Amino acid sequence: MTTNYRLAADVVVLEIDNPPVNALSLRVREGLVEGIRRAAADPAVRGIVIGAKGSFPAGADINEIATGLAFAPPILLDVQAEMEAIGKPIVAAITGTALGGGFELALTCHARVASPEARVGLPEVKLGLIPGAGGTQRFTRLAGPEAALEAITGAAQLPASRALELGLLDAIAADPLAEAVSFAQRLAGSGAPLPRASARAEKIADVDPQLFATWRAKVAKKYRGQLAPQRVCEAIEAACTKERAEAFKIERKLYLECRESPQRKALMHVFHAEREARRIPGVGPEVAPQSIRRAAVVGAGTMGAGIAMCFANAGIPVTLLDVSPDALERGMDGIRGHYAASVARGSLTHEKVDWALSLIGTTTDYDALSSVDIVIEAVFEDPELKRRIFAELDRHSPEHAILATNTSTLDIDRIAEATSRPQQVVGTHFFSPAHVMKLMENVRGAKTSPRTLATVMALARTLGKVPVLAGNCDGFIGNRMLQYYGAEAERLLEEGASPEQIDRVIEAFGFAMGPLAMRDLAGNDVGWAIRRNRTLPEDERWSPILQRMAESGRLGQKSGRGFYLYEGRSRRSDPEVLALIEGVSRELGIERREIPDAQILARLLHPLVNEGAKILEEGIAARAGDIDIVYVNGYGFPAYEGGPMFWAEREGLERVIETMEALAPSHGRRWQPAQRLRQAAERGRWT
Ligand code: T1G
Repeated sequence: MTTNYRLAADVVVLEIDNPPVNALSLRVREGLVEGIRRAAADPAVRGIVIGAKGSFPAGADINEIATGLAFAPPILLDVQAEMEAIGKPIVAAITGTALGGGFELALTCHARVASPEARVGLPEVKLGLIPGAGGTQRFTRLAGPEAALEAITGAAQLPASRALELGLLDAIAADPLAEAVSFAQRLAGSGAPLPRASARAEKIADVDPQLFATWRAKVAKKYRGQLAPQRVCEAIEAACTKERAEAFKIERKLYLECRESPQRKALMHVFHAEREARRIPGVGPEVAPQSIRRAAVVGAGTMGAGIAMCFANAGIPVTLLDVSPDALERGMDGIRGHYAASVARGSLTHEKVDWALSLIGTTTDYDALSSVDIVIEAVFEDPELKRRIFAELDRHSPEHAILATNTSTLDIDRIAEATSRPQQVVGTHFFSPAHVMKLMENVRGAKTSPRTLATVMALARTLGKVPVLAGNCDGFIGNRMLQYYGAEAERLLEEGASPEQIDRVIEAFGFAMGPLAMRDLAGNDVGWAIRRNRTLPEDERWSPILQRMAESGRLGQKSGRGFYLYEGRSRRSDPEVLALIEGVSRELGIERREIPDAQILARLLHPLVNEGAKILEEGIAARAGDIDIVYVNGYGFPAYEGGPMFWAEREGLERVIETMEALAPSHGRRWQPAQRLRQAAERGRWT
């Protein structure tokens, strides 16, 4: 389908019809040019309305950008040129979301009418792009540079009310199409020159040049390492400082630079991989998810409270259960504290918080779970306690209810055995803080039914999470890979690296925090306690460093000293730590040496990739892209590098083999290159 042409009195309605999101693919662009020319040539036609079936276009067709078809004429710029040349009023009727090229199309119209619930924006930076069809120019000329900088570098989707305030919309109407037709007729009848966003100048005059330097610094910090947000600042600065035609050319040049960048390819991989990860191989759309109208969470600790907030924020009534009123009160205090912080930041209103809190109930009684559709257990990692809880849940919750565990390491099947409904037992592994982190690692037990899986994958989206399905093994996907990363950081310390060097290398790569700073955040006592309960294969060893840190009171941020010395959250080097590390090297008879940064990066990231290859081999993850989504959304891997598997494939998979072959003799058999990695290296790609 493309663009339908129909008359509404003396106004032509061009209705874009290109499911699922009315992307501006080649056939749509051809249909628009054809429709505009036809309307221009018809003397009975006084104006045009551009609308869409369902939602207004979500932008250029992302698939066409990757294949290059987005550049087959007529490109979007050609459509816009036709719009600005015909001399008859064109009004956009915006429903749903007008994003990217879709909003740029609307901005080229002479006026814009939106429905009250519509949202508009230029989120191209999320794909490693900048608006490439005049968006930075027209948005800035209508709303001013500060609004443009804020919205476009932040990939904001503005509600219609805000867009109207900023001057990006001309009206909001319950029936935007009818209002747009009237608007076009009024413009045609007015005899005045047609309003053009590209001709507006009042908001780009006398702009303080310091604004752009300030924003470039702000964006460099907030979107560290990312190209597109920086280029957005340059394009908006051009709108305010260059002659119009020159500024449009600058935007186009910057867009083409971003389109060719490795970051754009990586971010589009993440976009598609996130959508692919929602699909469960072998479970098609005929398996309808159960509806989740009421939920319960067992355990009012940090994770349980955060999970309860996820349900409340999604409008799903949730009951928080714990063993005592005190435990519940502590949980509710934590929840109220998080909401208060959101209100203070301006990200939530008091009304929204009151509404969410009204959806959270508390109880110490399992009988209160008699009408829930799902229960998520989030108590501490004690297998026997979890089994007792699941037996209680099996007795007290409705027989259709799904019983989920938030465990990050325990065996789902052992937990399921405690119930009479193993087909409805599943892992739903949230990441801390649960009300913030996007990743939801759903873990299938041996008997988990397809319907249960379909339900928790759909639930993730309802909660605003990014779902990935994992098989049932120690650590599932993310934590199973992470153990190599943390352990190798300590081996590098033994061999000569410093905490500062290791964290600097990883943070320069794009992680928010390096592995040693992460240890200090999580608590070295916690790390050591977890490690104490794990057994390694007989040909492997832990470094004694973590134990020494924990036992010498260097617990990390909470004790003011760990791998670093802390004042609040700011960290600085501690020469005593280096002495402790050097002592361990001496004890182990290791000759300390300079380790190049590149080697540190390879030795920390390649083991992730190798374990990821084993996870693919064992079917714990269905796709390499699923593993990328886990690491980007749950472990801070920079999205503009695409995730560990995408990154390694681009760097060359044989380099991972080299690293692992070099480490295996000293680290153990598990460090040998995985078979799946060798196969992929032969092809040069995972699939
Ligand atoms: N092109 C092609 N396919 C798209 C698409 C697009 N722009 N957006 C979404 N899809 C597909 C998506 O892959 C999925 O397909 C299906 O639609 C449903 O998407 C010149 C160059 C609009 C908010 O960045 O943010 O314009 O996986 O699951 O949750 O300056 O899609 O099912 O086969 O996400 O309801 C700029 C990207 C493009 C918007 C809807 N536009 N899309 O969310 O559905 S670059 C964007 C979204 C550009 C110009 C530049 C969301 C959505 P499948 P979905 P949703």
